[in-house]
Amino acid sequence: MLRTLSFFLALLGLGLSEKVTFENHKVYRLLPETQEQVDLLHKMEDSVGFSFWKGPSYVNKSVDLMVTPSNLAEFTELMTLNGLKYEVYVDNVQRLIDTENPKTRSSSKDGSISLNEYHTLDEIYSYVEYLAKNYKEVEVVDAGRTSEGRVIKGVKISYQEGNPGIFIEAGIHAREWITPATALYLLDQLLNSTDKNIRALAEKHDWYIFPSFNPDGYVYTHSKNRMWRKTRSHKNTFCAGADANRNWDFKWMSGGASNYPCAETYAGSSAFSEPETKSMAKYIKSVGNKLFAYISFHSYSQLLMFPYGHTSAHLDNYNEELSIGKKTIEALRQRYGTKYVTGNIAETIYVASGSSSDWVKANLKLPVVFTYEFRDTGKYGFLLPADQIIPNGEEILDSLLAMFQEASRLGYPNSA
Ligand code: 0X9
Ligand code: ZN
Repeated sequence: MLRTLSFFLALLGLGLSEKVTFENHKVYRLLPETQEQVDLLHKMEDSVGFSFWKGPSYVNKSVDLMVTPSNLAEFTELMTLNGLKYEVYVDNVQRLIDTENPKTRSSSKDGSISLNEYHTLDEIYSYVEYLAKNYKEVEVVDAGRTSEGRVIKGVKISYQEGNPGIFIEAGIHAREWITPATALYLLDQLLNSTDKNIRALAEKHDWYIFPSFNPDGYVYTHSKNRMWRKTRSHKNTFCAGADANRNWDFKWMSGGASNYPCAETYAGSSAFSEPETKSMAKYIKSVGNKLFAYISFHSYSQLLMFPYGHTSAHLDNYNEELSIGKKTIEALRQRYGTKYVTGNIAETIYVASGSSSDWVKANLKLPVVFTYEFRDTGKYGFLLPADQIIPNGEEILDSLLAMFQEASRLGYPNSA
């Protein structure tokens, strides 16, 4: 009896340690042309078997939806019945997963890292420690704890203490692997580039760079489910985790967020229910008076957005943010022709409340707050091949140079 039980448990354990496969999962691009169709897509957000890569927003704005093989029939029936147009964008998600990060790894003993591949959290954290050991301008910051007990590690770069501060957040959504990779690219450039404009940008600011705001989720995308977005908290609900970009205590649950624990945009049981957001908010506040800019990295869609997400009203310094945004995407486009769109969050992507950038804007009143959605526009989506890490990094750095040049022209930060 006991043996049967342990055999069963072993089997179960085996099952639990296996990776989720996305064989023959497809991603469709849909175009809702009526409000009824948008409403139907919103209803689908709360059902298992459909996972949105890009959620519904407005009539005539496209939506990307991943469908499991077992839900394919239901999907096509729903679309036909409701007259929704769709086309296949990704034919087999697993194939993209298998090819996004070719294993060319040369493991390094000292912690230095290759910038043209995606890394595990352990590798990222060793690199951060390596930087602190090798550069006197670098300090490692332990800024918070996750629900599984991991440290949220950041890097502070300061060539001269008291420089105006720029905060960069990556990886709040676990599956957006290009964002931590780009944060590492930036760290490397800020410390090692010999380009005079990059040197000036690096040395005139204090940098707070966090490659992973959601380490539990990121580890989970490596070990178990490549498409995981949320945190990994367990709160007696059937589904784990909450969307860490819907959990901040500003206009929490006022649009574009779900109170259904299994939804991708689950806002959590209350504002700051997640230890990640709660501790990062505390840390950001503690350095708040040193900052004038806050930038969050997401993917995908090629957008550059600024607050707010809960309303499309043009609040705070809308005109200045827009002017900075335009200069930024213009510079971004120069190198490889990559086209971005800029505007406030609610008008550019969709209504979304409880995000980090809105909380920062409202509480710290920083003049320069932006959210990037990196490459691409849907061919690979979250599974951007590793050979695009450096090109993406280059154009983002080009764009940041322009961002802070235009900010400075507008008199930000005031003291500089
Ligand atoms: O929905 C999100 O949180 C972001 N898009 S993503 O596809 N990366 O999930 C958009 C965030 C922009 N919204 C706010 N900062 N409010
Ligand atoms: Zn995101």
